[in-house]
Amino acid sequence: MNVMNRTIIEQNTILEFENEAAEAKISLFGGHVISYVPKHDSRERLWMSSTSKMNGTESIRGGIPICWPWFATQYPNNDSSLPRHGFVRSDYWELAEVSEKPDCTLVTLKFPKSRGAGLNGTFELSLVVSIGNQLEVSLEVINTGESDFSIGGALHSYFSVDDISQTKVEGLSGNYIDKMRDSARFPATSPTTFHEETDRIYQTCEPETQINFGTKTTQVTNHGHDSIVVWNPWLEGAQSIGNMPDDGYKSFVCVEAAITGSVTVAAGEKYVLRQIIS
Ligand code: TA6
Repeated sequence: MNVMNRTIIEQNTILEFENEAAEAKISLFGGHVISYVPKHDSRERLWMSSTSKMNGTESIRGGIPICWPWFATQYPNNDSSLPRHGFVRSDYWELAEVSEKPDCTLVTLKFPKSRGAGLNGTFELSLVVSIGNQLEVSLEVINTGESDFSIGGALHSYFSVDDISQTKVEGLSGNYIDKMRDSARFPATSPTTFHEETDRIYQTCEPETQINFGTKTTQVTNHGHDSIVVWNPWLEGAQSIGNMPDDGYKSFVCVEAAITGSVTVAAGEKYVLRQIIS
């Protein structure tokens, strides 16, 4: 049986779900999953910054930010007046539907606007979250206009780990662009380990990635991506980020299902970027 509660934080609403398999929380600001705990091991999979404001005044630090329709500073037409990581993580979404399935609760959020500065066209954007033994997050866009448009973006997930210096990300292949080394390109070597600020774009469409720490594994499966971004800011980075405690970097790694190139969505067509977490 599903239970849904709402917590109101100033202008924002946090939806809380519980069923036989799991508990999860979703913020309407940002269309942002902020917690997922499967009941079979009661382990929180997502990391949330203890200093992140949840009241709709700034994008949320932690959980699964929705970066769309571009990634980071890949602004359309190099227009740097546009917001970093797109315009949907810092706006309100609406709850469209909650339905019970035999093994999960299906929650659909809709972005209420059909246009946004930087995207030349009209769209319908939904986030479909399936809460069960695994968490499935699907960002679905339909091009409702009459011409093609291009999109980038990411499911910028922050995963909770016990100690970043003892964490390994396995399964990354292809070449990676190292943003810490003038965006030079290197062949991936597995596993990826962490000893300093890390900001890499792995150019791979392979779906499976594992985050291993101690005896624990978080399985991350990606679809619709052209790359997997791996990020940890380390101490100096954390100190420079307003809504992250200085030692926050020790307990998370971002492994992101990303479109860092661009995907064309033809008129009338749908495109889905998906991440499955268990
Ligand atoms: O996805 C990695 C990244 O683009 C990093 O360069 C890092 O700055 C991070 O995202 C966080 O970005 P934000 O705008 O949320 O501070």
